[in-house]
Amino acid sequence: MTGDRRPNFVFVLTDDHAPNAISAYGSVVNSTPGIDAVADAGMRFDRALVENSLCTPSRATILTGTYSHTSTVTTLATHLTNDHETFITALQAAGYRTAMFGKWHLGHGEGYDPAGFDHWEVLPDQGEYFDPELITAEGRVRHEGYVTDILTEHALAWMAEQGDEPYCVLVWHKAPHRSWLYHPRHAELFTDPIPLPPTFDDDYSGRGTPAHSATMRIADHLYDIDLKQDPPAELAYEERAVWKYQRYMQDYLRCVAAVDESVQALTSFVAESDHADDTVTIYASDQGFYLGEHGWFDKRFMYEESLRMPLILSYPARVPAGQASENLVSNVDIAQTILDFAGVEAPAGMQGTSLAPMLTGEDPAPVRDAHYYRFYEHDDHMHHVWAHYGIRTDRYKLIYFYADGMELPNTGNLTFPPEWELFDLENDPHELHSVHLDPAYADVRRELTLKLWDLQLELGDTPHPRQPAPEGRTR
Ligand SMILES: [Ca+2]
Repeated sequence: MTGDRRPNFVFVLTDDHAPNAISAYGSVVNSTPGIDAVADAGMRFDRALVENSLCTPSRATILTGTYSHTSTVTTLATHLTNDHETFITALQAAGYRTAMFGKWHLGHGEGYDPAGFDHWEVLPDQGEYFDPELITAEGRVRHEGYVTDILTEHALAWMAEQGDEPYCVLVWHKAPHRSWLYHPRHAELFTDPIPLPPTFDDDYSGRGTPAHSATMRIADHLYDIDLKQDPPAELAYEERAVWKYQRYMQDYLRCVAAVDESVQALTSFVAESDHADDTVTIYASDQGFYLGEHGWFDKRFMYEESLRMPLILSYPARVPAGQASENLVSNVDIAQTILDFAGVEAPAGMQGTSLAPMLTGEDPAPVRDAHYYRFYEHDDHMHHVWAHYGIRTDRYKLIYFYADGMELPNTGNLTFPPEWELFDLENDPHELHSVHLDPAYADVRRELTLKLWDLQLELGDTPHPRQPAPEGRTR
């Protein structure tokens, strides 16, 4: 059934799923046929970027279509009050049936419970992999089984109950978030050695203090709870690092295997329904993740592996199959894209741009020439990533790091002077050599500093007080 019917939306969001662990994105470590099939049927965005690489802020941005400084959800500790307009509240007001299953991580209780949903079942905070408790409007219920399977089953049951009215269902998985507990049916996968990324031994020369001082290195900062086994005693440091990488990746990729099965189950249901052609299926993650690149796990940095999110969308009635795009798009754009396809006007405060014209081919032009990023949570006492903001263009990336009052391990509570980094992604795709002080890049640096300043103000954010106004601008 196609034509004028408003589409259904099936939106699968995972937690910390890097594009490098999706075969549609060229993964060399695993295969994801379920996710790949969505890409084959629609469009894969190769430069989908988050505006804040952290679970809670990214979820708030996806729902509200606003940057973190606007949603005010900037860190893990800031939650989304339910008086915010989201694409869900807008869809519900326009007559859509709406449901949410999975990781919310935006606060619970009065004033914070999910708003705009006819039905919701969410994990408390991070939730549990096995026998998880789910919070509903009626209270908490514990369910036996594996979280990825349970969320899929509950979503499918709700979808099967819907009549011909359009619906939007969010299946927002906990997986593959740390500490990567997989289902026993996947225990035999990934027992062969997993290839190391080329930057696994990165020593961070060529970059400033923040890359050196972050505590998210596989060799040093994965703990017993992550590894679940003791490393063999006889291993030297470098060998132990590789052993830890193998352990980490085995568990991570086994969690992804269950996610891919979930996507296959959901897309099979849609394919066999009356609305196969007028269903928008979205696969995305709340941000990217380091799978050993630069020696790291985790996210947070504006470097490519955590800045990029997977974003794949199919809609057979309107979006041609088999497309890939290198245009700069953002998690800020998702809300307005959904509302545009639903024919629902976006709330005035949303700050993204609908990608629908790009997806349908009506207007394939890029929606922006620079992407704005800001990470706030530099006082987490866990990974010690400096706060920073910056812009990424097609070719370059400019980052301003600051760490006021940040306590770094073994140094005490210190205030560091801010630092800049500039990368030429064409000549240095792995971001190993900042060229911020390279005289050959003086013009590029000047132009990007202005562009960052102007874009930041245009979006309603404010520069760090210690950043001097660039030449030709005043505070
Ligand atoms: Ca996440």
